[in-house]
Amino acid sequence: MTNERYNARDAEQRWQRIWDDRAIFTTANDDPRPKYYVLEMFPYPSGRIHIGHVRNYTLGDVIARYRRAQGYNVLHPMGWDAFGLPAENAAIERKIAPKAWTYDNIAAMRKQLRTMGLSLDWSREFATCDPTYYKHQQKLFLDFLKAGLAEREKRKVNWDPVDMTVLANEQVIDGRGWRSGAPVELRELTQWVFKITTYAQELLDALDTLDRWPDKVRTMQRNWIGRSEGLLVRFALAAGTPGGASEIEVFTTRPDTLFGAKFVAVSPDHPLATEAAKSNPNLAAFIEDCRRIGTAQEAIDTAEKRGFDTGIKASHPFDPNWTLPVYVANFVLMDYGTGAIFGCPAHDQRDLDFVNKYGLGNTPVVCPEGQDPATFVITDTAYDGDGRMIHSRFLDGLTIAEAKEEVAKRLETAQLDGKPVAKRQVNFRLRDWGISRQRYWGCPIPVIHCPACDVVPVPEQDLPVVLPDDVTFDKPGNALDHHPTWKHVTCPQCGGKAQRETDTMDTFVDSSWYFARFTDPWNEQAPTTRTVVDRMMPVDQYIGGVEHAILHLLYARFFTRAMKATGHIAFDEPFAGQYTQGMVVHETYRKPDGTWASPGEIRIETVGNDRHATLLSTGETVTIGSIEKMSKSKRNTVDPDDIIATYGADTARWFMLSDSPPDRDVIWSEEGVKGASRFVQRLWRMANESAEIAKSAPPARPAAFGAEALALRKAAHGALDRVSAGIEKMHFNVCLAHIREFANTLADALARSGPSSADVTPDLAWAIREAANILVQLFSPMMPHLAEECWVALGQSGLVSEAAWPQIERDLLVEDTMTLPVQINGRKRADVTVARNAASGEIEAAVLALDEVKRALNGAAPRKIIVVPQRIVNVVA
Ligand code: ANZ
Ligand code: ZN
Repeated sequence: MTNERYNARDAEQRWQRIWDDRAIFTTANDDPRPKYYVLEMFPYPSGRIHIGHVRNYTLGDVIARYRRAQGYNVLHPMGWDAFGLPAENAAIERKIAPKAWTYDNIAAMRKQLRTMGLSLDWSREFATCDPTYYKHQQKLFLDFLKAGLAEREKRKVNWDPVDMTVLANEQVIDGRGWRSGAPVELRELTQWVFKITTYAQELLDALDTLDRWPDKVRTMQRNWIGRSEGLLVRFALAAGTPGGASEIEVFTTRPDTLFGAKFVAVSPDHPLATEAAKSNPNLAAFIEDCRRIGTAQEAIDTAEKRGFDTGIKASHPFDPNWTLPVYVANFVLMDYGTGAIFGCPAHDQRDLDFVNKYGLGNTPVVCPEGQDPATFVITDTAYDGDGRMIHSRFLDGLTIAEAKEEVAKRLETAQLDGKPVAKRQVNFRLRDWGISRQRYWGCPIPVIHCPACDVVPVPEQDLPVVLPDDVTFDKPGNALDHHPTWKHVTCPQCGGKAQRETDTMDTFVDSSWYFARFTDPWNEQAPTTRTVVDRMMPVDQYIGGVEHAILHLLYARFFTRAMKATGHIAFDEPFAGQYTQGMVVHETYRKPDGTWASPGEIRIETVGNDRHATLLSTGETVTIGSIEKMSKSKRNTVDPDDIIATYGADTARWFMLSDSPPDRDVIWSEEGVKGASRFVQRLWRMANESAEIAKSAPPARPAAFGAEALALRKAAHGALDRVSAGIEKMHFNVCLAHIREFANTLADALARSGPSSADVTPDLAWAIREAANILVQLFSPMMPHLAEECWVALGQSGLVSEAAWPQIERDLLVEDTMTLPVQINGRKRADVTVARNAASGEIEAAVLALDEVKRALNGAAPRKIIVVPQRIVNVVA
């Protein structure tokens, strides 16, 4: 028997090499077994893996290894989401070419990932910045263009006048560019968009079918798509309106509140605002001011509600003598509905804030159940709940739904200028997806602008349009645009002088179809191979951060539909199962001078219930602060490399899975990691002790088992059952608890049998060997290196990574006890739990011992006890 400690560093590298040499995680597309596709969101090659990656890939690896053991043809690939701004920033700050920086980072991170022992098929690896990948993305773009799913559109964008670039909404902070700090301008630019709105209804409806997605994520997607049913209502404008407009159309989802209207408001970009501003310099200045907020929804939502009274009057659709002032308001968006609204302050908070500021008053028109309409008033808080209509003429007394219908019906038939006043309309919040980025490090958009022929697609045989390597970043703006020769080409149609499109694609495009490419990354002719992609997709289990719950997943869902429409795949939904993992969080530590200390710089001592931290270097006391998301600024990060070097990958993986369900935050703690490390050693010792006893086990299964052997076998198969079910539900922390519990049971059996196999009966030796093998297989998805090592110690042949998942013997799961209801004089009063094979006399005795029964009998003997076997016990008092 070995007394040696398990040496993770040695064992992990050794097993990784063996797995590699035997290529056991390489997946064949023509494998006839049923497929199972596990995918973690691929990483951005920032240079180092962080602890969040460790969690993400561990979760996926457990599933991949489990499904492989179950006999599936598992596809578990890895690649790199490699385009994006940080590479350009590195080029600017450190004078490294984006390409070199990116591929260096990939090499470093690949090495780090390998130390985790992930069961990945590296033969399928690619980076989205490989021309062999983006060539096909350009082909998809051209196909989308042909199919009308890509087009050019004039769009308002955030323009940074110093960096000379368009900024994404997230890059505008308090109205200023995130890098330059310059006030952002709104500019109208022609941008490429993907027509995601074509599928708005479908993307919404199909959410109902995604029953292996978290409800939370589906709700977020629903809200983002934002379907609303409403009414387009035309209001007549008084004569003399600037520009001669005679009407204004608004979109409302609350036509029931029309009698509570106090004003009409238009977006600063509405044509009516533009016309009115021509003769009103103050209005022009106000509009200018509004533009500074940028296009970000959140900035608009949180900005103070402001308006400017244009002096224009609109008349109420139900009453020509009732006029409403028309404002230009900063909270009305031009690209939603019609860019114009009517405001009903009593029932909309924004409108209420607005009228309270401009003194326009409010009239409640919906009265909550149980309130007296005569006294119901609104002051600071709008009422948006249910109720009955009041102060609303012919609507009074109706419910909101009835009133909506009534207004729609009346206004649909009423006429203004020979046309119906209103029509019903379904609106979506979802906008088409603007993909143009004025960036070098992205996938070039494969079109050419010709003065004679306009937009000309790059001919397919000329793909890929490759990014030039020799770019400079000494000027602000798009390096691709500054390149002296790259953009100058001849027009493929007329042969005249023309220019390449210098915009590149949003990096979200790159990640919208990589999962499909993984199924056949070797195909040079086409983005996908139909026979393969239709078989290997959809991804059975996708795992990633909740930060991608909306855009990435929605774009991928759109792309899949667009690829189907253009003949590249045959299915609609890319991810059958989706899981969002929680974050890894850690305590924070503050030094006496107020700066942060990292976990490596301190020592923690536990005295009773108190934990006390000191600085290793000086012995000074350190304050233990709150638990927060790991961040460089708070220095509460741990480096996966250090953890793996100190404890080994298996310990890190085990700890990562142990404490919390995968969708919750997990608190990284040094104590916890040490605990996991001790458990690794304990399992190793147990495997060796079991091996010693297993030597005396008969090769064939004994015909009968004694009580001790049977109990151990029941524990083993019970654990097998519970862990299997737990893995399927991704309740990994629960699985780990079961494994620990089962390990304790085996440890007890080993302790009882003593160190020498001579004292153990053959049936028990056989049961111990079986239990040890099952234990190793149960933890092998989580701690694969240790499992291989134990597998060898137990004398098993082959790799545990390739072993079939053990068969559960169901008859060992049958409960030994049963619980029967107990009736006293015909009414159920209690339950009794007895051995399944208990005789009637034993059951009677157990029943008579029950408190409820004693109380009912009050010392007397029962007149009768009737035991209906396996069903019920009746006591007649
Ligand atoms: C009158 C009203 C009364 C409204 C009331 C709400 C409550 P959803 O559900 O998101 O579609 N709205 C319409 N177009 C707008 C725009 N371009 N910018 C800002 N707000 C706009 O929201 C529809 C509601 O948002 C519409 O219904 C409109 O205000 C406003 F008690 O009309 B409502
Ligand atoms: Zn031309």
